[in-house]
Amino acid sequence: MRFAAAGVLALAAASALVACDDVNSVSRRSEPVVLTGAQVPALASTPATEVVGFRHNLVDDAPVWTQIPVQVDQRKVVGFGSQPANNSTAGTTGTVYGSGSAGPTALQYADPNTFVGADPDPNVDADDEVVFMAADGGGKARVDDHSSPAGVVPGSGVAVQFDDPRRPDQRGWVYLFRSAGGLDPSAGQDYVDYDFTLTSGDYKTTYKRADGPNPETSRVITSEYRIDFTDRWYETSWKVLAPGASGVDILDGHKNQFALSTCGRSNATFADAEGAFVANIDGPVRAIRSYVGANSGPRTQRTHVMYRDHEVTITDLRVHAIPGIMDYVDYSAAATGMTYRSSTTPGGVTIDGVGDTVGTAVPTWEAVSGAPGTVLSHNEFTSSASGIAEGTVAFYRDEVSPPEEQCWGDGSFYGASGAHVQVGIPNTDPNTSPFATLQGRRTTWFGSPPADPGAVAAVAAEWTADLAAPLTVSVSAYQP
Ligand SMILES: [Ca+2]
Ligand SMILES: [Ca+2]
Ligand SMILES: [Ca+2]
Ligand SMILES: [Ca+2]
Repeated sequence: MRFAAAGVLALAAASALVACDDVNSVSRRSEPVVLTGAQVPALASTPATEVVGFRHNLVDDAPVWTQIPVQVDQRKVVGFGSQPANNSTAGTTGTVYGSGSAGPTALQYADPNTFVGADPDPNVDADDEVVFMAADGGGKARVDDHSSPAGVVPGSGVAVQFDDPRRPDQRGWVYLFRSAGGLDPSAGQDYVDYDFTLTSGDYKTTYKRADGPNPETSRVITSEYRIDFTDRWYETSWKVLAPGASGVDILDGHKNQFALSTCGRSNATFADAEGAFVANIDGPVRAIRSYVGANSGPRTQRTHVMYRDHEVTITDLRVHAIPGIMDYVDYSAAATGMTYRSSTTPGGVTIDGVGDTVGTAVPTWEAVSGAPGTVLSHNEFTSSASGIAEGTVAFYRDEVSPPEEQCWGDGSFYGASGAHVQVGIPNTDPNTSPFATLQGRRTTWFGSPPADPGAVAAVAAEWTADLAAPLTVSVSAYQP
């Protein structure tokens, strides 16, 4: 409720003071600002645990500094290593798997509780990330403003200006400082609560890296949604918790397989074979859940980045040539009665286990809404290989008793929707040259049931346009 009220206030202020730099006029409520350490070199000598953020506003022409949550996620380049010979092999820190020769490397989130380990540089070095929510920003300190917040190191300030490229009169500021020692970077807030819970116990000593499964009861809870995970590659429950939503679990699963009726490889076989976690991070602004291991693609990786009202699921394919891949959301029977819309089917069809006619082109957005809440989806593939986009088609099925084998989950397709790369994908495993890259990026937003269902298509189109044009950032020293 605090978030909703703050949003209303910020919008009211923005409309009253159009183009005034004293306030944050950015209307995007959902968007984080993610900076790399390289963008804020002034923090290079600051421990990651001592970066604090503030917004600046004027009250009766006097500066007021309010601390906001800021999160630093440390990253490091490590080798993937390889799965051990058996599940009882102890791991050593320094590769993703904790076993084998390092092999190909990648930039990964650091985690002292996995074999990736902590970042050797505890400061904000160039490859780390600093993140806060644009909605938490304020206005710009005027040139004659020589104030600083209490509790920060004098002269350590960095002004971060963010601009909306789609709405040129909208901009805001956040000021980053080094804490003098007494400030908590969370500012007492916690937008995302992620629990990584293995049924087996401690990750480093009990995880079956050679051969799964590794059951979990992990979940992330925010004010807007709850997601449950039951193993690597198993995202099995979505409950919208935003105001007015019924809170029922509308998800059967986020599913991947080579093709319909092809269950030789799917999330089920990925989880059942080798794998390892890269990182589990639960911060005040976002949570990160990242892991590798998909059968003959042991370096294939999925990273879930979860913010207050949305999840970004990034999949880096690293495997020998494969015949194609499907990436779709299969809803549960509890989604019956919700409306599926997309950029190619804006009028919508009803999810009810009875077939529908929808557009065949890959949609730029998809929306599922009704009493359980609203889910907006955007899914894209980026590849160095040619022909991937041309070879990708939309997938949609709504059928209680489909003839095709269901690789896992329930026996039905309910509003199952996503994309199918139907052309062969060349080698993407960096362990073998040459290799192409292919990354899937699925963004899922959760919110209240629509007050005006007729507006869902327009809202989803705007949301997708914003995703394609993120806030731009400029950084300067703040030295009052
Ligand atoms: Ca680093
Ligand atoms: Ca660091
Ligand atoms: Ca239907
Ligand atoms: Ca199903």
